[in-house]
Amino acid sequence: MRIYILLALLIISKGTLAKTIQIEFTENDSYSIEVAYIDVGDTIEWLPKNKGHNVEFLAGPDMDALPNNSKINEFHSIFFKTPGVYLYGCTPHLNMGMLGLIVVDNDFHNLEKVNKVELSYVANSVVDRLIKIAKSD
Ligand SMILES: [Cu+2]
Repeated sequence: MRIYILLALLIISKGTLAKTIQIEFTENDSYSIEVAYIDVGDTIEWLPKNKGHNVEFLAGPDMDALPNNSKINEFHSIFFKTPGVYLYGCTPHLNMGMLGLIVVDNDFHNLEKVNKVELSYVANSVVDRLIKIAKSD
C-alpha cells in the first residue's frame, strides 16, 4: 500500500514540476531559441552570452501588463503565469529581426494582436516566420 502512495505522489509531482528554459544571446544578433514552448508556472532565463543585447516585450496576452524588460548585457528571468503568445525583441536589434516568440500552454488566443504589432519590414517578416514555426510544431 505504502509503495502505491509513494508512486502516486511521484507521478503527481512530476506532472506539475515547473521547468526553466535558458535562452542565450548569440553572436549572430539572435536568440538561441526563437520559439519557446512552456507551461504556466515555467520560467525563462536569458543569458547574456554575447554583448549588446537585451529583452524587450512587444506583445503578450495582457497588453497592459507585459513582462519586464531587461537592461543591455544583463541576465533576465521571467516567471510566466498567463497563457498566450508573447513576442519580444532586443531593443537595439529588433528592427533587424532579433526577435523571439514564447507560447505558454499552447494557447494562441492573442495571436492576431501579436501579428499586428507594428515593426520594420524585416522584423515583421521574422514575426511571420516565427508564427509559422509556432503553429506547425
Ligand atoms: Cu541585440
